[in-house]
Amino acid sequence: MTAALPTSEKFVVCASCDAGCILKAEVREGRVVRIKTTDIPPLRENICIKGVYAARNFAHPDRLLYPQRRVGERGSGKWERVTWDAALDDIADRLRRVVERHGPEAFAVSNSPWNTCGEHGSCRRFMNLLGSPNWMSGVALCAGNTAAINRMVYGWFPFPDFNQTNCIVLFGHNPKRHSWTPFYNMIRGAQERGAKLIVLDPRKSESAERADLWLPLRAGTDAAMCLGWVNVLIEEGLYDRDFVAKWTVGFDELRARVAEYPPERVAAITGVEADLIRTAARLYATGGPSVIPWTPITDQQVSSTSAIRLQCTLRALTGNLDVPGGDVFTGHMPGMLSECDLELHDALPEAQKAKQLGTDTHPAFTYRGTAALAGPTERVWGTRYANVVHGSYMASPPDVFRAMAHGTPYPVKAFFSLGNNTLMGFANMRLIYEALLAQDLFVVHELVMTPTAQLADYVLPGDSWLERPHLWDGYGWIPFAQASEGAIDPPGECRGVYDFWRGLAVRMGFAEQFPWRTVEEVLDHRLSPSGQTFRQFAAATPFFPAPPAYRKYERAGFATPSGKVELASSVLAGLGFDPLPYYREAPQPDAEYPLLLFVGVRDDEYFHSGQRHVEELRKRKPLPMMYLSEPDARDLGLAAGDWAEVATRTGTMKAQTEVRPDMPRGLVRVPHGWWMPETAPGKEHLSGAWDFADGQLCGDGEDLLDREQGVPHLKGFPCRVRPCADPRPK
Ligand SMILES: Nc1nc2c(c(=O)[nH]1)N[C@H]1C(S)=C(S)[C@@H](COP(=O)(O)OP(=O)(O)OC[C@H]3O[C@@H](n4cnc5c(=O)[nH]c(N)nc54)[C@H](O)[C@@H]3O)O[C@H]1N2
Ligand SMILES: Nc1nc2c(c(=O)[nH]1)N[C@H]1C(S)=C(S)[C@@H](COP(=O)(O)OP(=O)(O)OC[C@H]3O[C@@H](n4cnc5c(=O)[nH]c(N)nc54)[C@H](O)[C@@H]3O)O[C@H]1N2
Ligand code: SF4
Ligand SMILES: [Mo]
Repeated sequence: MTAALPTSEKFVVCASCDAGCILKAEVREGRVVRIKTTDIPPLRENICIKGVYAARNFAHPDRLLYPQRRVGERGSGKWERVTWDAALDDIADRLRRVVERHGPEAFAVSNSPWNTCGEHGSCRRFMNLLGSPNWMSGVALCAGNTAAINRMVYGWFPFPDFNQTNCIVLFGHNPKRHSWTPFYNMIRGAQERGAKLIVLDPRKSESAERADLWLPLRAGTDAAMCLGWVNVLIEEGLYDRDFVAKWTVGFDELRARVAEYPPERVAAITGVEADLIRTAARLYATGGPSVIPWTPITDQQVSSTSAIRLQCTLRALTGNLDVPGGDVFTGHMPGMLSECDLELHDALPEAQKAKQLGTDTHPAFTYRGTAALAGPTERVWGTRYANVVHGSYMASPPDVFRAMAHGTPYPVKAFFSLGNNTLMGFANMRLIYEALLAQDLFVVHELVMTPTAQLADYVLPGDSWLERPHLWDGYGWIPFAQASEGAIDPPGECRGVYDFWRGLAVRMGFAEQFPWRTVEEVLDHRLSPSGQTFRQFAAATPFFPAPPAYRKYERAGFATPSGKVELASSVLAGLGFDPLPYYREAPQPDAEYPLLLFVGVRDDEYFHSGQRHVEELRKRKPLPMMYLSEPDARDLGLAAGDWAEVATRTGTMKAQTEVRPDMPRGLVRVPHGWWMPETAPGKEHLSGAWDFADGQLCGDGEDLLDREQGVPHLKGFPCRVRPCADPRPK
């Protein structure tokens, strides 16, 4: 018998979703054999199933292990193995040709900072040096955009002080044991201390089950609900008069606007009784300190900008801003350079910034949309370019896809997708497909051969979060930093995103601006203000909470043009929009499309379109499930387990029926991000993406886009459902 081999433990920061848990990896013989919890309070009890199975995910035979170049027609599934050097040489040559022919703005990138973490500003740095403003990301419709809109109201994006709050309001947001686990634990912890929970959700969600008040609003009407709450606060005098007088502008205009939304009118719009609306608004205002945690639900509605601003308004009116137990500004973590510090936005000429796609149509998070905040942000937070949650200085995705597919307003001909399943990760998948097919150069950096990767010219193998050193800094939002030394070496020829960008930068004449040869050298640079190397920092402080500080605005005001909380937004007025928040109704069901659809309720087992190849997880959730109420299922002739086709004016997808008591009549839920890696790749089938991907249902016409940001409405739009045959290949 051989003696048991020694096992070592390493701290790692999980990037299998955007919660960023710090975990411990047990390593034996160069393999991670177990992933477990740490002593950090919100993680002490449990971690989620995606974290538990992460090592299985990354060791799966489907993992991409070396660079591949397309040899057949695009999407034909024919590849040849190439070296990294050959791939980077050719990519640099072809990118140079696109730039020579069409200008640097013909180069666009989509990436998701949480998955590809390890980029440390290198992507924007490269693009800014090259001259392209056309970066976009999944954060355009999740948290990044909330951060950008929060900046317009009070200059930064606050994070809830769960430990000291007395009242939590969840607009749909429904963290669970296996979904945003640390936030679920923090909310539960607050409830155990006696904090009240108010949940607004058309469906009786898990959070609604535990709530003190549940407001079952009609999907898509959150902005109207918020207008009603603000109306109640003002009418009943439940706002902080001193704070409003000293620290806000636009109160009288706001008051006049919300006078149009008395609870009775809001009840008619949202379907929630007027008295319940009053009770909830009163509890939020008087049961504090209260928090309104960020929610993706209002990131994805036609009234998104208004709903987000109204949540900001509620925090400000009730004096719950930057106070203990309220919503608190973290700022960038002290002692380290933020990613924005490395992004070099100053290097991008104004003329190129002005070409950013979306600048004229949906400017809220573009360079133009954020320009008025540069001076105030420098005054208050010490930086002109505060890219909180990566959500500022972004191109508008629907505009980018149109430029890629149709060449309007100008052509985009080179597209890179890193850690983002672009084809399936936005609205109007058919257009995105055309956009990808029309590229002269399309490069994907991935872990597995996703439907997006199947259409690329180059598929490059990425490292995973178990295989790279990392510094996670809370995106300027979450109040702690964490370090991960990397548990094991990457397999095969897998390499990180930083290596990719540096390799390209060196080939394109930017070696001087990329002096750090490895990601660890970047990390040393990022930690230089602390006087420590990355290894010293990681050994001493794998978890580093931000020192608590409150009412910071008393020092230099808020980082807005007026220096105050802008209840009427000078920034939006300057962009030609309504300075006051409003409610806009999304398209509603009709005879042809009689039901209301939302995309959401995350599957416990998967992060968006990921992990479908992991057997242990697929066993738990083998198929995409559509939720229906019992009477709707009966009317449609559907029983549990029947296959159904869901159709909207934009497209169709298929899913199995799940009849659920938590669904109200008339409402349909479809899951996000479904494909089946075990089925045929290539453009005809795209491993099931043409059958199961929700992006086909989501429209990108102006009637379904938020005006200011251009984000698509995923929460409550018309659909029809009918039985169909099992679409899986026999
Ligand atoms: N149609 C539609 N679009 C949506 C949504 C929706 O519900 N419907 N939801 C939105 C929301 S809330 C969000 S947060 C975003 C999510 O957007 P993303 O976070 O981009 O998620 P995915 O699109 O699933 O793409 C992630 C990809 O990254 C790969 N990956 C994972 N880890 C690594 C890594 O370390 N390195 C590299 N190179 N790749 C890695 C995975 O294999 C996966 O293919 O999507 C948004 N888009
Ligand atoms: N396991 C797992 N966990 C995840 C993720 C994952 O992919 N898998 N993704 C992470 C990410 S990036 C995100 S953004 C979050 C998303 O997670 P959550 O913020 O919890 O959002 P969802 O699960 O999509 O939906 C939450 C609730 O919104 C309700 N809802 C639907 N339409 C509306 C509406 O119009 N208004 C209101 N008020 N409620 C509505 C739904 O009934 C549902 O109960 O989850 C994170 N956690
Ligand atoms: S919630 Fe799960 S997937 Fe997300 S970071 Fe934590 S362990 Fe990883
Ligand atoms: Mo998200």
